[in-house]
Amino acid sequence: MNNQEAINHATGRSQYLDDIPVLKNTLYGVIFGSPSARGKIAGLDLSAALAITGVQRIFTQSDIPGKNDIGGIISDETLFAGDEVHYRGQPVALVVADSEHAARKAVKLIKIGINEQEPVTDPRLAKEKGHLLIPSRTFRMGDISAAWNECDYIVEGRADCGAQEHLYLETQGAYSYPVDNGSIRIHSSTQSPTLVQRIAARVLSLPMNRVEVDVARLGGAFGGKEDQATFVAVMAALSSLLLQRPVKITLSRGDDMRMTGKRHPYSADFRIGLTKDYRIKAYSAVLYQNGGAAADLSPAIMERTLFHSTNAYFIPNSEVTVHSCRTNLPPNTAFRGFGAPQGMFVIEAAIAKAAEELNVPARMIQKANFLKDNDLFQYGQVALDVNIGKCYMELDREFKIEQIENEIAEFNRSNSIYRKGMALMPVCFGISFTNTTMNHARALVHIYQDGSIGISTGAVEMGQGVNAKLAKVAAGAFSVDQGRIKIESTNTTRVANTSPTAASTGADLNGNALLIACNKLIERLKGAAAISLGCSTEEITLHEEKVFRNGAPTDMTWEKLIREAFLMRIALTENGHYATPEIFFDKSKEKGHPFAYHVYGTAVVTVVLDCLRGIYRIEKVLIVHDFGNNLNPDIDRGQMEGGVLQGIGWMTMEEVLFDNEGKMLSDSLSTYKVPDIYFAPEILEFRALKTEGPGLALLKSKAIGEPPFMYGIGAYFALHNAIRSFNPSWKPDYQAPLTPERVLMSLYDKK
Ligand code: LUZ
Ligand code: MOS
Repeated sequence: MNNQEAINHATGRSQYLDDIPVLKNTLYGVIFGSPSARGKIAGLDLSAALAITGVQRIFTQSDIPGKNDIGGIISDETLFAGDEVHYRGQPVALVVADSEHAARKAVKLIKIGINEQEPVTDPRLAKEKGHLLIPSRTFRMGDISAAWNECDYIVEGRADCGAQEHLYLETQGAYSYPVDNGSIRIHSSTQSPTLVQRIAARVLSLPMNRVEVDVARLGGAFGGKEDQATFVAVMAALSSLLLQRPVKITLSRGDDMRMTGKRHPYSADFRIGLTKDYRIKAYSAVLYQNGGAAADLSPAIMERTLFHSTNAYFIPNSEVTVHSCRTNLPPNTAFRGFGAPQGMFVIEAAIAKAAEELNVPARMIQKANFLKDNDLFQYGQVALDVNIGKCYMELDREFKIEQIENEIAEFNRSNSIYRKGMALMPVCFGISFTNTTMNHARALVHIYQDGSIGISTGAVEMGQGVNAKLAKVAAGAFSVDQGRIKIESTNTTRVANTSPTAASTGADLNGNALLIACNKLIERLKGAAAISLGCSTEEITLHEEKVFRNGAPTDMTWEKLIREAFLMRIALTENGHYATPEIFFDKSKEKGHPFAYHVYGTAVVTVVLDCLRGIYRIEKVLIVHDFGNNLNPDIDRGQMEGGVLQGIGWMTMEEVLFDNEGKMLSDSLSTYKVPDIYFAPEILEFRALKTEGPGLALLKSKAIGEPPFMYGIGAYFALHNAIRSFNPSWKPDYQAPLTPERVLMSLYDKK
């Protein structure tokens, strides 16, 4: 596999946060989290904990030199609880001790008195009580009230989808130590080094130049480390600054699952209106986003829900509202898809329900409403290079959708206990941070005297393979062997003011910045070669480690060129800055052109259901996906397979459960089940749609991180159809996840 790091990962040589050799005198921090979900703190007794041998200090809000405020978008979140607690597990104190063992022992002895109030965990109830994180937002197009009168059918219903635990292999962690001049260096397992730097500076009352954040790589993130790596990093920074000693914090799996937010559950009411020929004339929905106790990234996630609330369909009249509801759960956060999967689930539920009432396959409605070139998105962007229809046609040509349907119908006629189901899942996903100002990146390139190359960008490697893509881009630009290239850690002193590695934009933004830096260097190197060879710059090209003149190789190798350029005192370092052109968004009108381009694809998912036990297998996932001009097919394949399986997990077996007191019930891997290799689809095949690829993607290679996740939604509706085949009197409730328990109840539900 063309991933330089793969061997080191597989053999355990890659250094993750917990592998960094610790300095002498390192201390270990363990967080004490609130035992109740809502109330006023009446007393905090640290005496027994402080008496444990090895405990150095216990930090609380009163130790903070700057602001007790870690809110990224909105200032509504504390590092340590103030007078109140808002969710179970909310950090109240940090015990720092000579060993993690001692710190854990001490945490258990902290006594807290809380005057408890009744927690709210249901977003609809929160809305009723007026507990909103931010003002609600609505996207509109056309004339919805007039449109209902033109519909032949109107179908209403409710849809609910659940949370999802990120379950990155590496839990949240940070290692911080004091360096010269009152500064600190933080190694953080974060997707957002600059965010950690900015918030640490705020909490510690330091200027940002005194806070250095370094990230070598993450053991998975999936959005869970876009915002929620910060509190751990800032706690390590705070304690290391105040104690002037190195401090390391690594959350245990249980603490990580209990303290950190998840994918947002959503509850929604929808209304969909169709004409006789299955055209969707009107769609309205109200979605209740369960935000948890603080805003975190919920405002941005809400926005992406709105952007994707009509998925890959053109609906001339629509009105979609999202309420971001404050509840007494850990602040829910970014997770692959970032609110889009939830918005898409709701419209797919609406289509499924309409299909059931009209007694046609949902596919007929889906394909009658695919976006076409020059259609308007709900948010005002003109749809260009739309190929959702092409993906569908290619899928049908390759895999014969009707034949699959017929085989399933035949299977279901001839089986009493086993039933199969199929669903089509189209996806349209916009690429760019929805917040326009975040769409920029920088790259710093050093060519060393020996011809080796060091590259720093703002991109964080989290297993998604961005380093391999960057290396390929630079090697291609310079036309040198990839072995010459080293991708450095992501470090705020080398590349500053970075956006998170998120929104599937890591390769696009950082790769384009890298290309800009490389091209500047190449121009200078060509100038040096021209001087050396006594010709004009236009005659020079670089090709496979050699200087070419007028298309013919010279005896000047890459190494010789670099040596000569160095002796000529030419700068061998360059910085590239890239900001996505063309995009904008006007929030006052909720219209604009927020996305550089869209990723399209269509999947067919089939399942086999055991109707005696309610258990199921994912039989086939067949996809036609638009990769554009695919830069690294191996890495994109990994993202495709991982994304699909993660999406299927969200829709089927992964169930995050809290009780009414806000206590997490699924806080371990014995109670929270994720797909494993045995649950993976027996057949997962995908084809690349042949397209040129958009100019604003990195070398026309479309972003891959998030879009495949949403194919997993097909698994829900495939199961749904299998259940309906067994139990025609079932009244579906469009509740996800469809766990085996819920499937079993549905199979024998006789409402
Ligand atoms: N993060 C973010 C994201 O801050 N803005 C986004 O638009 C986004 N989209 C997807 C995933 N993470
Ligand atoms: Mo993300 S959900 O951090 O792209």
